[in-house]
Amino acid sequence: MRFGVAARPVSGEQASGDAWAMKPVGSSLFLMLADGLGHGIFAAEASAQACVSFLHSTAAEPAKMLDDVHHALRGTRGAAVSIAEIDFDKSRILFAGLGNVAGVIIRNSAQALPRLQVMVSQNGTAGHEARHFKEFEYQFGNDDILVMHSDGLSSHWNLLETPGLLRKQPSVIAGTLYRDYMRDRDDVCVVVGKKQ
Ligand SMILES: [Mn+2]
Repeated sequence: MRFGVAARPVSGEQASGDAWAMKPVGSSLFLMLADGLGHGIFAAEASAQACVSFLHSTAAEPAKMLDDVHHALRGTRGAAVSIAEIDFDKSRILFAGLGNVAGVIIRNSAQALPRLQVMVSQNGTAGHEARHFKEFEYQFGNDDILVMHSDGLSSHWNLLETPGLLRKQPSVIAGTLYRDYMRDRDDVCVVVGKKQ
């Protein structure tokens, strides 16, 4: 699988409150994106802590991993966090999210028009408020594309109107999303993954 990332802090800040991390577990790949509350150095501290606890978590499922991150973020400003497990053996994604980090699958096949499937997140803030940790299962075919992004990117994007874009490298897709849909008043991070 190949990934492309586009990210930057809100203008006027040195550090971004958005951060992402990735790790293999068994035959799966886990991807996490965290958006620290607000922006600036304390938001960056929260999302950096989310990366550390995600990478050190011994949990084998996204919901349990998210639980670990939630506990590790106590004492920080807190963050919206989403974790996706890309399971290559079962051609599926398990997704667990807390707060406003979007996870979307672009369903892309030769037989039908592409369409977007938005994955489900729970309300809450890692480190502060979480009532339950749930994960949801989605099919992930060989031609499907995974997109995860912070709310520094508008949720109203639609790449399906851009001819040929879905066939490009994931970095080109991430860069196009960033260029066309970023919001000026927040940190931005968008990660795009494609199977090869
Ligand atoms: Mn944000």
